[in-house]
Amino acid sequence: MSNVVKEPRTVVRKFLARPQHEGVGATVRRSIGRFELKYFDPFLVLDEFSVSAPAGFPDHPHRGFETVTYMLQGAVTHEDFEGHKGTIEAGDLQWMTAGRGIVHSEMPAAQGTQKGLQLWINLSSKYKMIEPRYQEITSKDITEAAKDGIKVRIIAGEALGIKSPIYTRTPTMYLDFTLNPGAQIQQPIPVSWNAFVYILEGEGIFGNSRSLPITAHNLLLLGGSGDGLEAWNKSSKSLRFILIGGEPLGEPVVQFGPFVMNTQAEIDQTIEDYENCTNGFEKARHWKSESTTVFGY
Ligand code: FJE
Ligand code: FE
Repeated sequence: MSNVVKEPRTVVRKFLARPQHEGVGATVRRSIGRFELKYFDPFLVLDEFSVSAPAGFPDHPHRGFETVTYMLQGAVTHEDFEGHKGTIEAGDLQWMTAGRGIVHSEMPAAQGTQKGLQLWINLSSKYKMIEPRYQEITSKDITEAAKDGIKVRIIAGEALGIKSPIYTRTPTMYLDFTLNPGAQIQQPIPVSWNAFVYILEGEGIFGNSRSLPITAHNLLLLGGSGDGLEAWNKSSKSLRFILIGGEPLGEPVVQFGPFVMNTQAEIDQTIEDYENCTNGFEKARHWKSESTTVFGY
């Protein structure tokens, strides 16, 4: 393969994401957003979630960032206070820019266990109060590229010369790689971006071909300043991992649960807005999701 990466990034830290409780009866493996890794600019949270009815994430608000939900198994129905509703099925993507405010529910839509990834991407101060927006792509419309034992689903950004149609308000790349046994990749990453790998299945070697293989549910922080990732599947099973990168905002972060602003005063204002149903939360006043009603919360 041609050398598209001149200075490969190395793995500087590794975090195993263990299951913890979230929402109502749901389980998440949280890597970014937990105590030891509170923020990896611009990323606030990465949850590998697992939820079976009647558990779920009933009515809750968001302000000041984006949530990106990528389903791996089963289906989740989301419903918001403006009447926007839909089901995200395996392989589908929902890129939600909460901006000034969304109140919604995210609940299982199928029997068995629903699994997926939810990433929270911070918004710059100038975009925190923008109108909410959704970008939704079903599995069949997610561009895939394949070459030399590599398959990549291009959620955001570009790989193997193919670009995703997703608009990233905070510049972000999000790639879902599957490597057959023996395959290797070189994937460019902008030099100034923060980037990490999250392993979903199998075992892979990252950054240095002589390093030890790393298995599922581990998050790897990639060192700064290199221009890409090199990874190898030297095992006999297929390897699946996510590569995510983003341009750091370099701004102060004040977080109160699902509200992420720049100052404590803005958080106080947000709590007031949510309680009074003002400044973007107007429609929360008389709204309750159908699923919340069905599940009886
Ligand atoms: C939550 C605020 C939240 N991880 N993974 C507070 F927004 C949430 C929440 C989620 C969530 C939803 C899905 Cl579908 C997947 C998630 C957090 O909705 F659980 C708390 N406690
Ligand atoms: Fe949510």
